[in-house]
Amino acid sequence: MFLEQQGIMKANFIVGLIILLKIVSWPGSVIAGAGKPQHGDRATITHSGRVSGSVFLSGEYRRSPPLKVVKSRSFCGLTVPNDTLLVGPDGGVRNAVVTMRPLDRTAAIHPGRIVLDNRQCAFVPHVQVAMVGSELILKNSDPILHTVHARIGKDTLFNVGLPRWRQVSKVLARIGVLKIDCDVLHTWMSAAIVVVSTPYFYVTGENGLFAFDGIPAGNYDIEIWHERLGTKTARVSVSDNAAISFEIVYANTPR
Ligand SMILES: [Cu+2]
Repeated sequence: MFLEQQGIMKANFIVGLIILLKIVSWPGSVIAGAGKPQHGDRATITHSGRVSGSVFLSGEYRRSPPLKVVKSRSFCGLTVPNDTLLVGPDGGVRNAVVTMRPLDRTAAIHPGRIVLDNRQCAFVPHVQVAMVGSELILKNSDPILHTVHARIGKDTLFNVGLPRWRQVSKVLARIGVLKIDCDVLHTWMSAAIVVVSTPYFYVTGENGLFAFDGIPAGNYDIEIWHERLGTKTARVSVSDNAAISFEIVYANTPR
């Protein structure tokens, strides 16, 4: 087994990475996460391993103040919650995206369907993941106009006006992090959709935990992405009937 690690520093935070690897007996204890596990090509697996862990923020955390509403106040109110960095009482980071990409083989992917709603003047869910080729349904549950402006980097993928009655379908054809904004002066609205080419991905819940079961033996690149804390990578070797557990720690050092 070997491990490599690499951290990328993002603005506002000095980000550090600590990975603790440990082998535990199989089967490992079940971690009750609030996130969304996704697994692929299980039918072909006869032996496999488990990869689990947690994403933490060390140091002081104060929730970002609510975002000011500058338009549509009669419906939206004066502020909306800021969901760009959510950390639980034990330091678990919510809405971190964990993906595993096999290095020794090509894993079959199964495009699905995800929904991005506009609800109470916020995009719901705030962060989600989809396999490339998946369908994205855009909805608006509010009685006011919203738009969904999706970009990867500086490239606009689409910009759709959504009156309440309108529902639009898009295909997520490009891999990357889609940053979503609402262009009708709803400056506080944002979301992210991470489009991946692997069937192994997870969005951490409020406790910061993630777990992948049924991972075929082999070498994998693991990537952890958070919209404000940045990206970290690790490389792990998964063995049959073994479990790997590790922690990813973002060091939050306010400037
Ligand atoms: Cu809007």
